[in-house]
Amino acid sequence: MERTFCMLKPGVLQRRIVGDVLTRIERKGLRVCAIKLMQIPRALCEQHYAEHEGRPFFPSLIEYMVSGPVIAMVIEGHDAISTLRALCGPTNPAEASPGTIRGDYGVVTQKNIIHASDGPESAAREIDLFFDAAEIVEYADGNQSWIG
Ligand code: FUP
Repeated sequence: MERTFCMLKPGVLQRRIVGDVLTRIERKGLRVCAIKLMQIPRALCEQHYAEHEGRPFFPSLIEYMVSGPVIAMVIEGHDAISTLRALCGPTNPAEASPGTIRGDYGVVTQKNIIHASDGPESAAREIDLFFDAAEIVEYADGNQSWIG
């Protein structure tokens, strides 16, 4: 079992496609073990995307990410990090195949609708940035033996 950090970006709430995106994550066999709707404070957003500070797109990325609420989640499952990245598809929606989340729901890189951690270190860092340990819920579900 592995955990990863996932965020549905502001456009997802504005377009009312939260349920569609969550369904794709759940039906793959991953599960939600922490979830919150939040307006990201600008400082937290800059910390989250710190690796991109100084890049030309950084200011507009931050503006977009704080332009409305997001849904932050911890997603758990077998190989959750790479599995969720594969579900999302590449960063540029134009390169994301139909059938992937980014491939099906967007056209603009900056508004690629979903964030998913790109490795174990960033997953741990990002989960820690957005959640207290007590907000992450451990529970058994009856599907486990069928999925992973
Ligand atoms: P990803 O890990 O797929 O989210 O991709 P990156 O960490 O490279 O990029 C993070 C976010 O920055 C993207 F989701 C969108 C934004 N971005 C741009 O707006 N322009 C770029 O050229 C690259 C990334």
